[in-house]
Amino acid sequence: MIVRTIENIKGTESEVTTPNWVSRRLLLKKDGMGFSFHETVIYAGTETPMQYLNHLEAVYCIEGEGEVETIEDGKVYPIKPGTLYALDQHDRHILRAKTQMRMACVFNPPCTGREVHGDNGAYPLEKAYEKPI
Ligand code: 9YT
Repeated sequence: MIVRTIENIKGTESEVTTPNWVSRRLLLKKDGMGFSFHETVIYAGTETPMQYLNHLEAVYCIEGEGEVETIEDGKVYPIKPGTLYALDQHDRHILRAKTQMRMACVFNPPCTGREVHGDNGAYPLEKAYEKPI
């Protein structure tokens, strides 16, 4: 069994920081679960455009308030604790944090560790062609 805490992850290679968010990756590909599991803190007032071309992601809000917009149809969904969104269509989206938000995020296929968004808003696969948006 694997047991980890956020405190174990802070300050290690499994913590990835960007100007808009910090992601603490509690389970990664190397753990062999078939998915990765992250706790992501999104900073208040930020707006992050993303599209996971190579991954499916589910995001569950634990703390904070904001909204997610799907760019294709311009729909805006409010997010508060207890809300989940799943990017089942590799949806191009914008996440806006009104307050600081804490999210539990699951990725399939699993992230390997240090991923941040490329110019196309996606995380790369280990060995894969990635089409630009
Ligand atoms: C909610 C979201 O997608 N934020 C970007 C970071 C990502 N969740 C991650 O790598 O943990």
